[in-house]
Amino acid sequence: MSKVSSSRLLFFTMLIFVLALAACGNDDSTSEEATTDESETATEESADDSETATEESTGESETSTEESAETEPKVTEFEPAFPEQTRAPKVETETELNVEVVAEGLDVSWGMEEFDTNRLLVTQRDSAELLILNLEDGSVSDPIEGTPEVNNEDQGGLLDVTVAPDFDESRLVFMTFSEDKDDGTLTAVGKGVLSEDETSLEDFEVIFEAEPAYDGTLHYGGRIIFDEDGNLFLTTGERSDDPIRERAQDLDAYLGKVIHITQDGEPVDSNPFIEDEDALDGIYSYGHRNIQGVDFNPETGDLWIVEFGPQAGDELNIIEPGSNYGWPTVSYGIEYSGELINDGISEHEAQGFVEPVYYWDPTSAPSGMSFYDNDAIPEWENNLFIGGLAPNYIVRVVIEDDMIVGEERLLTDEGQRFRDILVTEDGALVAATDGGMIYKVTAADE
Ligand SMILES: [Ca+2]
Repeated sequence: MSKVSSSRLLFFTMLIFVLALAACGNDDSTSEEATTDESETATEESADDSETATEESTGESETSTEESAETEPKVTEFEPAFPEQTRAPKVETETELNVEVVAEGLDVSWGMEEFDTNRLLVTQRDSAELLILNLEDGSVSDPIEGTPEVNNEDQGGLLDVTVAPDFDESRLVFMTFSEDKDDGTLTAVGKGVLSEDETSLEDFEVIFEAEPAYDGTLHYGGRIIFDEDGNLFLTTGERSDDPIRERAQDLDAYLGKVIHITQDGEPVDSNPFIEDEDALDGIYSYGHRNIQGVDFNPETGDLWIVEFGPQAGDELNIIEPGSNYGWPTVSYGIEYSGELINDGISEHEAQGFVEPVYYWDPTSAPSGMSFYDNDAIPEWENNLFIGGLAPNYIVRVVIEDDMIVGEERLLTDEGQRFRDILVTEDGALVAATDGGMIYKVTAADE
C-alpha cells in the first residue's frame, strides 16, 4: 500500500469513526470518555506506522472489517489500558493439523510432564492417581503407588506434576495437591523418588505448605515449574471466598501468590521479601486470584502466568519479583453476581499495581499453559497455548515485544474443558481435559 492511499484510507476511517461517534450520542459519560481515549491512541499510532494504525482504527470503529478471535459481547464496561490488552485480532494457523485422541476415559487430568521421550506422568485430580501415558501407543500404566493423601472435594485433589532437572540421576518427582489440615485445606508441594521399575514413588515427603489453611475447597492454584537454577516456582489461589480472598494482598499469607522455593521447600535466597521481617520469605509476587498456568517465555526468559478473573477479567501477567498484581483491589472483571469489585476500579498502574499484558472479557477460564518452544510447526514458534475450561477451547496467542498481537481458538468443536497443555520435545502440542481425554496435535504431514 502506498503512503498516499494509506493516509487517504486513514482519513476516511477516521471520518467514519467520528460520524459513528456522533451517531452514538453522548448520554453515557463513561463510554464517551473511553471512546475519546481510543481515538487518541489510534491517532498517536498513525504517526508511528500508518498501515498498522489504519487497521487498528478500522477495527475499533463501528464499520470494523478486522475480526477479533473473541466474538461474544463483553460482560463489563471496562476499557483496556492499551489497545493490545484485550480482544486481539484473530489469526489462523495455516499448517494443516492432525488432531489425535491419544487416551480417553481417564479422570480429570490436571497436570502432565514429559519425563522421558514421548512418555508423560499424568495426575488424576479426584482419584489422586499418578499414571504414565505413552504417547506413541496410547498405553496407560497402573497407578504409581506412594502418592499423597489429598482432599479431593470440589477443585481439590492431586494437581500438578513435574520432575527435577536432574531427573535422570535423582529420579525426583514433584507434585502439588490440596492437603487436609486440622483447620482446613491448603496447597502443598511434595516430592518422591520414582522407582526404577516405575511402579512407586518412594520416600514421598511434603516440602512446602502454602499457609494458612482455610476451611474451603476452591482456588488452590497449584502449578509448579523449575527455573534454570533448579528452584521451583509454585502458584497459589486466594481461596475464593470474601473475605479470605483479601489475603492475596497480605505478605504474611501464601494465598494468591507466586512462591519461589528450593527443592527442599526453603525460600530462595534472592527472593524479594527476604529482608522484610513482616513478609513471608517464599513470596515472589502477590495480588493474584487463582493461577493455574505458568511457563517461561523462551524469547525473554521471563516467567509468564495466567490467572482466572471473576466474571471476565482473566489475566495474562509477566511476573516481576516483589510486584503486586492487584487482586482483589483492582480487576477487569466483575463479581459473578454482576456487582462491581471495589467500585469497579481498573486503573492498575496509578495505584502501584502491574497491568496485565492481556485480559479476556468474556472469560476464557484459563488453566494450564505452555509456550511452543519448538520449530516442528514453524508458525507456532514462541506462541503461547492456554487451556480454556468453560468456553471449551485452546487459546493460541502470538506475542511481539511482550504484546499480544494475535489470538486463535483451537479444538473448539471438541466440547472439552482443557485443563493442561504441554509441548513435547518432538513439538507435539498435548492437551489434557477434565473429561479424561488426552489430545495430541501435530502437523498433518508428520
Ligand atoms: Ca491483576
